[in-house]
Amino acid sequence: MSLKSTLLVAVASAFAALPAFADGIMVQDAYARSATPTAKTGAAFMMIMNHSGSDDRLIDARADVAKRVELHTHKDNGEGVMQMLHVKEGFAIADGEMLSLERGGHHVMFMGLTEPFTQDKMVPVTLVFEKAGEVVVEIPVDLARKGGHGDHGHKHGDHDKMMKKSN
Ligand SMILES: [Cu+2]
Repeated sequence: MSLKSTLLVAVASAFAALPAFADGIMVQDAYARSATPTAKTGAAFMMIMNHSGSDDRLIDARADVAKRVELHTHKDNGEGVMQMLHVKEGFAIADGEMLSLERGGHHVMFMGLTEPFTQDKMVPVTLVFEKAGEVVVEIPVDLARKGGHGDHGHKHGDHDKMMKKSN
């Protein structure tokens, strides 16, 4: 009896800690930022876990806060300069695997912000998966979050700094 209720509480709090959980897709530790509170571009970063039982793929992202939303990655142009690329085919997430969207790597890119990314603003973003379909996440703006990739421009000279982990 008492063991059973303890388990129920444990399960309930575990789910409360998850910002989004739909069709076996879990999104954790999501945050969004722009270079300055008035910047016209921004990006979102998060961990996406696939517990759906089948391989899936993040194929698109949508949000009302920007004119265009794209899945981006960074690629070294061969001269030590990182450039952002629009990845139209998206990012595969095998069953049981985690996809990390992080500074200097894959990210959700917002171009032409229609509202500024002010600190603690909640940004609703729809992630579109090939199989799981649409997963809506509320992503908090965190301008103070540390990461090596501060300006999020389309070219970067400061390669070493950018490749540091974002936590
Ligand atoms: Cu980008």
